[in-house]
Amino acid sequence: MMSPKMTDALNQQINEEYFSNYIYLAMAAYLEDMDLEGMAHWMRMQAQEEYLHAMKIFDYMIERGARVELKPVAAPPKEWESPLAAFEAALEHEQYMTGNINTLADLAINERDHATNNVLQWYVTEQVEEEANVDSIVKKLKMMGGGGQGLFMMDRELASRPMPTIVEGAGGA
Ligand code: OFO
Repeated sequence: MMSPKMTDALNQQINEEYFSNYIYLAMAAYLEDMDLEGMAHWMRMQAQEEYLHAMKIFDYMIERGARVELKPVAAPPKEWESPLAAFEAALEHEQYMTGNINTLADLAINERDHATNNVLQWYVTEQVEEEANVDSIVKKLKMMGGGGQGLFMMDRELASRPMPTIVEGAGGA
């Protein structure tokens, strides 16, 4: 049986992943408003990925017989100073999420919950990729100087991000 502490912490993480979904949707809306449709597409795909992250924990908890409790999702910001600022905020957000996952893994170890720790290790690996993806976009945008031509090129590049698929591992999604 999953401990109450672990159950609460995973429920909180479902909420954090839904907030991630929300913040990337807000960034997509901001970029759509600037007619940067490729960047907005990238953010929509990221939002979809966050939904899958939430559902992987959701499904895992159900598999373990732990009670899922959905909490209110906070409102994300609406504006950023520039597209670069939005991607920088995305990177900062992913670093924050990595911290959450590491804290959860520490808790699973303390609770001697090896099954949950195993599922969380998938997220540990995933966060390396999450940070690297955004970091690379931020670096390219900075290199291009944030001007019109650079934005146009990045917009075209980010338009090709494929739809994220169901991730493998315990918990289904
Ligand atoms: Fe769920 O990884 Fe991003 O936030």
